[in-house]
Amino acid sequence: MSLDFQDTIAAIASPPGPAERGIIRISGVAAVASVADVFHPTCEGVALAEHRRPIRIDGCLHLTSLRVPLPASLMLWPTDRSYTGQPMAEFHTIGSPALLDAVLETFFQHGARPANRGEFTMRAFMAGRIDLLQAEAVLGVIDAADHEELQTALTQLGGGITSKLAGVRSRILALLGDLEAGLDFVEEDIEFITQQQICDRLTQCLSTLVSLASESDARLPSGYRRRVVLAGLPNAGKSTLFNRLIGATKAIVSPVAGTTRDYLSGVVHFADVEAELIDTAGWETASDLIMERAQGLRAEQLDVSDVVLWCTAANLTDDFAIQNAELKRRLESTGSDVVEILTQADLVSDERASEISASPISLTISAETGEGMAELVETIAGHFTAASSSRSELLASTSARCRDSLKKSRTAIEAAIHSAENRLGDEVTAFELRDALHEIGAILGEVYTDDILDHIFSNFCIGK
Ligand SMILES: Nc1nc2c(ncn2[C@@H]2O[C@H](COP(=O)(O)OP(=O)(O)OP(=O)(O)O)[C@@H](O)[C@H]2O)c(=O)[nH]1
Ligand SMILES: [Mg+2]
Repeated sequence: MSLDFQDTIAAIASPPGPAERGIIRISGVAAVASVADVFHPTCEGVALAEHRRPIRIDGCLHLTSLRVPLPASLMLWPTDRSYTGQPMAEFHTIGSPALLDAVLETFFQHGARPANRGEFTMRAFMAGRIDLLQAEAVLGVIDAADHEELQTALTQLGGGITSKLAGVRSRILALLGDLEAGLDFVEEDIEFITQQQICDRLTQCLSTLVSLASESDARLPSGYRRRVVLAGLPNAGKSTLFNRLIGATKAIVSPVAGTTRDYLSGVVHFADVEAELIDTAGWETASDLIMERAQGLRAEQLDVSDVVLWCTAANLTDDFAIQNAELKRRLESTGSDVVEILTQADLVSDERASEISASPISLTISAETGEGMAELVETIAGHFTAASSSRSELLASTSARCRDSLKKSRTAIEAAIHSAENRLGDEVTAFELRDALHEIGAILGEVYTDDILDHIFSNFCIGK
């Protein structure tokens, strides 16, 4: 991607295809001169080059390929007080693709060149008008697939994360200043700041970085399909429930324990969330090679689950109930999000049914009769909503880019606290703090490489 920001760029900024209005955007040091060559204001007055403030002017574009003038409104930002930090203009005119191409062609003949993908936003970033988090958010707003993503992108664009990180950075800078002042007077035995104060100030920074890092870890990639895994003892009714939820008979169902060996998957909508449902083999001790393989596949699927639907047969005998509870507890201890349901509700006696109604497991279903299915779908959808609302501050693209830097900055702060606690010396603490600052700078875009810029801005469309 070109990093020459002196030349003048032009592009169509409105969506492709015919529309009532079309927009042409121009930016660069010669933008005003190019505009003055092509655009004639309706009212004679101050020459375009004389304007110092943003202005809207009606007039006509005189295009090389068109004999009649084209009516257009010009929005002009004549100085560096614009989105791109340099003179910039926008023409709003009739949204005919052929006309917009003709306007663009005329500007190319008057010194502008075609803009690259995201080049307007990249210029805004290079001019310091926005940071890298906000540049990513511009793309997030354009590409938002739903209301939730749009909300996240707008929060990031508004500087939500930026201000948190900037707060951490300024606290580290202030602390570094104190430490370095102390180092200058090391001979005179003056303590500018106690080790306890250092720890206290850094603990605040650490908690912000820890919460951002865990948000970033939890952030799902855009378009990610959540994975709901059915698990439980053999014969719990997992495959029957799987078939019911996907609306097809895909899994073999039988009264023989250990029917399912390979795992199966299907797509299910839980309210408006599309998820992948996975049926696994019943959890048991393997006594042959095939069972061993089936148990291995079951464990792999549980490892990558977002929610586990733990199926317990409502009429389970006491012997199995102990084993069932132990396996479920083991699964929960791995950090899995487990939802327990009582299956085969239509098979239980009235006496057992009243015991169940007094038990803490609130979800009782029958995949055979359909009892409790609506509540089950609602519960899973609720889990997704709760999980995503706690994940919604960072855009997926930002999380992917910053995950490593967030972890490294957090590690550096932890090392600085360790250094202060163990009195390893202010030089060591200061070294760790500089490391943390470098990583925070990378997140905000103060430290970047051409590759990073290329990766971010090449995902934009032309004209943005
Ligand atoms: N009446 C009734 N029978 C059910 C229900 N769910 C499952 N069953 C029966 O219970 C038996 C076991 O069902 P599966 O769905 O194969 O159980 P599973 O958990 O997949 O079993 P494995 O694959 O062996 O782990 C079958 O005979 C099913 O017809 C239900 O809700 N009501
Ligand atoms: Mg099965």
